[in-house]
Amino acid sequence: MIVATAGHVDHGKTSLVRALTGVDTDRLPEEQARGMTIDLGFAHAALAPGLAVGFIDVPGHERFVRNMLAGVAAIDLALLVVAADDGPMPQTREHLAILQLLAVPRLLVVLSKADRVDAARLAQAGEELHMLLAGGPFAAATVLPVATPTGSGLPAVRQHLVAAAQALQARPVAGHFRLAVDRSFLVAGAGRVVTGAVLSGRVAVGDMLRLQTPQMQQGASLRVRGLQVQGLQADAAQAGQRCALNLAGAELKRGEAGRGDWLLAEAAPPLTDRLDVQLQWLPGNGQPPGPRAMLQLHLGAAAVPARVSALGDAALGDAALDRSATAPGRAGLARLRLARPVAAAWGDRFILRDAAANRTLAGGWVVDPFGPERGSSQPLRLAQLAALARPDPAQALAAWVDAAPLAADLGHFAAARNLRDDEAAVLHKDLALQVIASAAGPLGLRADAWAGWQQRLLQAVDAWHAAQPDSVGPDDAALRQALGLGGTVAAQAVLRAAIATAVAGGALQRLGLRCCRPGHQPVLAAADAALLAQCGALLQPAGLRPPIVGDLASALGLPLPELLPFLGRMGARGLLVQVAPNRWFLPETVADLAAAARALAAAHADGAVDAAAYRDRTGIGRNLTVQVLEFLDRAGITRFDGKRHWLRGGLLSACD
Ligand SMILES: Nc1nc2c(ncn2[C@@H]2O[C@H](COP(=O)(O)OP(=O)(O)OP(=O)(O)O)[C@@H](O)[C@H]2O)c(=O)[nH]1
Ligand SMILES: [Mg+2]
Repeated sequence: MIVATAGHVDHGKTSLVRALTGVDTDRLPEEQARGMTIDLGFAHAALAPGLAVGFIDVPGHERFVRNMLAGVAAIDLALLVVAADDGPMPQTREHLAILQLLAVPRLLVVLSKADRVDAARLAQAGEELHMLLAGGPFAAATVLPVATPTGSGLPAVRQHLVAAAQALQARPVAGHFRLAVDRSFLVAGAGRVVTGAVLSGRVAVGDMLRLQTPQMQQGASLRVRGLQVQGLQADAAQAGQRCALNLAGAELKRGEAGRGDWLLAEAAPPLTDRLDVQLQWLPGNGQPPGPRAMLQLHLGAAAVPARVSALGDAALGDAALDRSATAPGRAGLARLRLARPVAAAWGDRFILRDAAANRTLAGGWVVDPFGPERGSSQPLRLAQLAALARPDPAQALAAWVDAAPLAADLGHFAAARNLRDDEAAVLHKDLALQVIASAAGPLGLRADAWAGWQQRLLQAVDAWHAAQPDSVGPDDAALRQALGLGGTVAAQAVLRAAIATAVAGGALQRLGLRCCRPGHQPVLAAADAALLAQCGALLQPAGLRPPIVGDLASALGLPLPELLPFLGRMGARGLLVQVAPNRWFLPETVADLAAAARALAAAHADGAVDAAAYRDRTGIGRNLTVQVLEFLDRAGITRFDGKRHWLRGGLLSACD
C-alpha cells in the first residue's frame, strides 16, 4: 500500500511519518534549516509483520503544491493532517480538492497537535473537519486525534492503516508498463537508479524499457538490471506499486532522467501532446479560462504547460464513467494541448493549475490521448469519446465499433486504452469482431455487419452480371460505388477483405482487376468471340510483354482501324485490358503484373516498388515498366509519390 500525506504547512505531516516509520524524510539541508518540507520524502515501514507500507511525505507550503502533486498521482490512501489548533487552512482545502479530483480511493484524517488544545477545541476542530468533508467522497472518512510528542493516538492510526492495507485489493495489472519517474540518482557500484510509481502494467528484471525525457525524441533503450519494491529486492513490480529500477544501457548518460520523465515498455503507445479529457472545474474560481490561457497540467510526476478548450457543450452521457466525485463545478469534455508530450493513457487522472496565480483550477481524467487533429467536436468524434469513456473495456470496444461509420479503428482503441496485443486480441474474440488489416492498421466490424457486406457484395456482382451479361464483371471502383462505399482507406480495406473472403469461399473469382461469379461467361457475338480467341492465342504465349497493337493487327491479318474498335469493346467488358496506349493484355496477365509489384514490395520493409527492380524481375524493358507502373497507379494497386511507387494498403492488401 502506498500512502501520501496531505495538508497545510506546519500541521505535522513529516512528524507523523517519522513517528510511524522512524524515518525523517526532511533530508535536504534547506528543509532541516527551515523546519519545512520542500520536496517529496519517501519512507517505508512494516506496520504489521509482512505488511510493508510506503509513505510519501509531501510539502504543505503553498509554493510547493507542484511537488506535492508529483507525489500523490498513484496512491492508495491519503493521510490528511490537520492541526487541531488551526483547523482546516487554505492548503488543507486545496490538497483535499486535489485528492478528490485525482480520485484517491481512501482518506484518513489525522487531527494533529491534539496535545496543544483542550477537549472543547478538539471537538470544534472535529466539527470543522466534518463540515469540510460533508457532501464529498470522503464524508465518511475516519478522523483520529494524535499528539506526536507523546505518541498518543498513534496506535489507532497504525491500526487503521494496517486494516486498510489488508483490505486493499490488488490493482488489475493490465496494459503496457508505464512508470512516472520522480527521482533519478547514481548509486556507487550499481549506476543509474530511477524511482517512481508504476501507473500500469508490470516490469521484471531483464526487461527492455524506453526512457522518455523532453530532450529525447525517440527515447533511450535501457535494460532493467535490478529492481526494488519498498526497499526490498524483487523480480518484478506492477501497477499500484512504487519501485526503484537499476538501469543499464549505452544511451544512459550521467545526469539524464529526472522527475516528470517516463519509463515505458518498448511496445507502449507513443507519447502525445494532445489529450481529450473529462474535466471538472473547481467551484469558486470564476469562469473557466479561455483557450489562450496557459495552464499547468500535472499528470503522473510531470508538470507541463497546457491550453484547454471545451469540446462543444458536450458532456459524457449516462453511459459515461463517473469517476469525478467532486464538489459541484462545471464539468465537460475538453481538449488539452500540451507544450511537451506525456505518456498518458486512458483513465489517467490529472490536475490543472494556474501556475502564476498558484491556484488549483480543475482536474479530470484522460478519455483519449490520441484524438484527431481536426474535427474534435464533431458528433461522430463525441460518440467515439462517449464509447471510450465506458469503464468496462469490452463494453467500450463494443460502443467504439458501433460508433464507427464503417469499420472501427482497432489500433486507435488499443493505443488509447493502453492495451497489449494479447489483451486486444481477447477483446476482439469475445466480441466476435471481424478484424481486417488495412493501411491504417487493424479495422473491426461486428460479425453481422461483416456478413451484411459479404451478402451485398455478392448481390452487387449478381446485379452487374444481370445488367451487363457481356462483361466479365465489376472492378473494385465499380463495386465500391454499387455498395455505396466511399474511397476511404477503410472502405477499400473492407471491400478487398470481403472480396478475398468470397474468393476463398468459392463465391467469387478474380479475373484481372475484375470480379465475377465462378462459371460466369460473358455473352459475346460469335465474331467477337472468335476474334477474342485468336487474340488470346497471340497474347498468352507473349506473357508479360504482349505485342503492340500494330504487330497484333498484322499477326491477326486485320487492318489496325478494324482491330481498335474491337479492342475498345473488349476493354469495356474487362475481357482485355489496355495497360499502355498501344498495348493490350489478357486479364490474367494483368493479375501477374500486380503480383510482381506485390512480390517486390514484400521484399522491401517500406513497401516500395522500385522501377529498376520491377524491370529486372519482369524482364519487360524500361519503357514498358514505366507504362505498367503508371497503369498500376491508375488501377489503385500502387501509388506514386513523385519519386517511387508504393503498394497501396501496404503489404496487407496482398489478401486479394
Ligand atoms: N505539540 C505538537 N507539535 C507537533 C505535533 N506534530 C507536529 N508538531 C510540530 O509542528 C511543527 C511542524 O511539524 P512538521 O511535521 O514539520 O509539519 P509538516 O506538516 O510536515 O510541515 P510542512 O512539511 O512544511 O508542510 C514541528 O515543530 C513539529 O514538532 C503534535 O502532534 N504536537
Ligand atoms: Mg513536512
